[in-house]
Amino acid sequence: MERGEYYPLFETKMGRGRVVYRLFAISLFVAICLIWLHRFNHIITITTNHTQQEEEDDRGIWVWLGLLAAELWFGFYWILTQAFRWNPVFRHPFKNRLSQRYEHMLPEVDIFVCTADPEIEPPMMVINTVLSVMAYDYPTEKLSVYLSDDGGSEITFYALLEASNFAKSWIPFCKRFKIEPRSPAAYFNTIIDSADTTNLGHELVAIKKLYNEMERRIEDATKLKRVPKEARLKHGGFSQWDSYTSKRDHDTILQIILHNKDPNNSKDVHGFILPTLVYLSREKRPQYHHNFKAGAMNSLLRVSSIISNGKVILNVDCDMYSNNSETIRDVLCFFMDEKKGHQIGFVQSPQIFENVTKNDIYGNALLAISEVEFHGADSWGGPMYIGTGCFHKRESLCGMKFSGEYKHKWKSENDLFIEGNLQELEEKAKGLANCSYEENTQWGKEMGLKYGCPVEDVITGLSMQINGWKSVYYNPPRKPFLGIAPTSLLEVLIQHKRWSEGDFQILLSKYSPAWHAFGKIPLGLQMGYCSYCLWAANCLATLYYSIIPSFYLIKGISLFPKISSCWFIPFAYVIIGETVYSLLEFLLCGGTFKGWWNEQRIWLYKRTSSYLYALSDTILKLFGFSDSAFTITAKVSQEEVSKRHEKEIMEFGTSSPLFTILATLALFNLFCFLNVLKDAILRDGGFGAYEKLGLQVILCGFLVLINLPLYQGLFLRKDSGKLPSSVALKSSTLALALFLSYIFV
Ligand SMILES: *[C@@H]1O[C@H](CO)[C@@H](O)[C@H](O)[C@H]1NC(C)=O
Ligand SMILES: CC(=O)N[C@H]1CO[C@H](CO)[C@@H](O)[C@@H]1O
Repeated sequence: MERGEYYPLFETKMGRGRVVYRLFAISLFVAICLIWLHRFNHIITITTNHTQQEEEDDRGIWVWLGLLAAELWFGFYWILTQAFRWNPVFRHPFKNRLSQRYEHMLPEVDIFVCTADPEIEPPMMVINTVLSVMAYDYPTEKLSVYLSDDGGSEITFYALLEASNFAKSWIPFCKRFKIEPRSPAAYFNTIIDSADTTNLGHELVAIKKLYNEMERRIEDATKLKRVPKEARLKHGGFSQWDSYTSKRDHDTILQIILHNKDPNNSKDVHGFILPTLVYLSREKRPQYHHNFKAGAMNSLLRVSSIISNGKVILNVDCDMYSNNSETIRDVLCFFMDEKKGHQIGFVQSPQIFENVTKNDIYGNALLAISEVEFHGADSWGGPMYIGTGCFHKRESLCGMKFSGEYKHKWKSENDLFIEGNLQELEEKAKGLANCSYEENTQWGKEMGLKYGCPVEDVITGLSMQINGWKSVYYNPPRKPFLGIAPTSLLEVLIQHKRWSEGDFQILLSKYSPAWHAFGKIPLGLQMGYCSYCLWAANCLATLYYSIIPSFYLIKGISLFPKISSCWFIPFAYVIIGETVYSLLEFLLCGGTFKGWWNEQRIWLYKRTSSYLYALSDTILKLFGFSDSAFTITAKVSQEEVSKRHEKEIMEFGTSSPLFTILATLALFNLFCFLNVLKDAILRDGGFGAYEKLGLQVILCGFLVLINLPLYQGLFLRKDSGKLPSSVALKSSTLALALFLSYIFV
C-alpha cells in the first residue's frame, strides 16, 4: 500500500434497476390511491342516497366499510415493504487485502453454538456443526468454540468429547486437502464412492471409517439414552452430572475440553494446536426464569470472557453448519476496514436451508427476504439480527454505545493467560453461569441479549442499532451457513405462528420499532422493522378478502367495479402489476415458476392460519389469558415423510385447528365457485351475467386453484400424509354452513 492511499477492505455496490423499480412503485401507489378513492366515493354515495333500497344499502355499507379497511391496510402494508425495495446494496469483501495487512494480528474469534433439546436436535447434527466451525481456515490459537446445551444432556456432552477426538484427525485432513464443506456429514454426502487411489482417496477411506465408528457410538448412546461405562470412567467430566436432577434443575456444568493455550492435550495428530472447545450447561433452578436462548447466550458471553475473550463473536444455531471455511476472513474485512469498520456492530448472513426442494413447496427459502429485503435494509443502516449466522463485536453485543470518536482497537494489551491450571479456570467460569449471577445487574436489559420477548434476537439487534451501531448484510453467492428447514406444513405454520407472534409482541413492547426507535434509526429501517412486526396483523384483511367477495358472489351482489367501468383499471393494474412483479422478483432470485406459485399458497396459508393464531394469542395474553399451545418444530423427519418431501407432496398428516381453518376456507370457496359454474351453465346468458362480478369470480377461482393440493389431501390421497377424516368432516360442515347461511338469510 502506498503512503496515503486507501484501499478499503470491502466495497458496496448499488442494486441495478433502481430507477425502473421506483417508477413502477410510484405508478402502483397512484393506482392504490385510486382504489381508495373509489371505495370512499361509493360509501359517500350510499350514505347520502337514502331514497332507494334503503334497507339493502344499510346492510351493504358495513361490507363496503370492511372492504375499504382491508384495502387501506393492504396499501399501508405495501408502502411499508417499499422501504426494503427502494435502494438495495451489495457488499464485497477483499480478503486478500486483509491477509496482506493483518495476517499477524487477526483478532480472537469466539463461536457460540446453542442447542436446547437432544431429542429435537440430535447430538450427531450438533457435533457436525461444531466440527464445521472448528475447521475454519483461521489460526487455531485464535479460535474458540463454545457449545451451550440447555438440555443439559450427558449424551450431547459425550458426543462433544467424541467430536473433540475426531477433530484431531478431521481438522488436519480438511486443511491438508482443502476440502469443503467442513461438516463431515455434509462433506461425505458430496463424495460419490469411487476407487480413488490418490492420497486423498486413501486418507478419505481412513477418516470416513473413523467418522462412522464415532457415529455408531453416538447413535447407540442416543438410542439407549445412556453413556457407555468406559467413557464415563475415562472422563472425569461426567461426574458433574452426579448432582443433576432434571434439565430444569441442576448446577452449572462446564468443561474446557480443549484449550488452545494448554500445550499438553490440545493438539491434533500432527502436533498442531487445536481450537479451544468448551461445553457449558448453565445452572437451572425452577425458581429462576431461564430466559431461553437469550439467557444461554448471556452466560456464554460471560464465561467466554475469562476463557478466550474473543473480540468477535459468531453465533450459530446447532443445525446450521458452516459451508465455507473462509467466512471468518470475509467478515473481518467489514469489521477491520480502517474507515468504515469502526461503526459496524454486527454482520448478518442469510438463513439458507439445505433441505429445500426444487420448487420449495413450503416457501421455506423466503427468497424475497434473503435476496431482496435484507439488501434493502442494509442501505438504511443494516439488517436485523436473526439469531443465527451472525458475527458481532463483543463490545456492541455487551451494550456499549457507539460514538463518533470510537476507534476499535484490535490489538489487545492485556492478552488472557491461563492463571493457575484449567481446573481453577473452570471453577471461576462456572460461577459466571449461575442463576443468581444476573440478579441486580444490567444483563438482559442494557447488556447482552434482551430478555422478555420470544424473538430476543431482533430486539437485541434493534437496540444495537439504536446505540449507534450499523450492521452489514453479507450474502455471497456461496452461502456461509446451511441449515435444515421444516418438512411438513404444520411445522411451517407453527414456526411462522411463533415468529409472527414474537415480532408482533416487539411492536407492542417497550422496545417497539414504531415509537421507541423513532428518530433513533433511519425511517426506512423503522418501516422495515414494522413490516416484519406487523406480519400477524395481515390476517384480518386477508381473511376478509377470502370470505366476503365469494360470499356476495353467491347472491350476485357486486363489490368491485364492473369490467367495462374505468374504475376497473386501477384494480386491474394493481393486481397484474403486483403479480408480475412478484413473479419476476422470485425468478430473478433464482426461484422457479412453480416455486413462485407454491409460495403464493404458503403466503395465503400463513396469513389465514398462523397469523390469525398469533394475533389472537397476543391479544389474549394482553388480557392475561394463556397461550394456545402447539408443539415445537422437530428438526428430524421420518423416512416416509422425507420421501414425500422429495416428491414435493404436501405433508399434512395430523389434525390441527390450523388445518381446519385452511380447509374450511378452501371448501367454502370451492362451493361458491361450483355455484357460479352451475349458474353459468343453467342460466341463459351464461358467463355474460357475471360481467359485473368479474373480479369476484376471478378471486374465487384463484382461491380454488391455489388450494388444489388441499382438496387432494382432503379427499383424494390415501397415504399417511393426507388430511385426517376428522378435519375433512369438520371443515366440510363449517364450509357448508357458511355457504348456506347466505341463501337462508
Ligand atoms: C456450499 O458449498 C459448496 C462448496 O463446498 C458449494 O458448491 C455450494 O454451492 C454451497 N451451497 C450454497 C447453498 O451456497
Ligand atoms: C433432517 C432432514 O430432513 N434431512 C433431509 C434433508 O434433505 C436430504 C435430501 O433431500 C435428505 O436426504 C435428508 O434426510
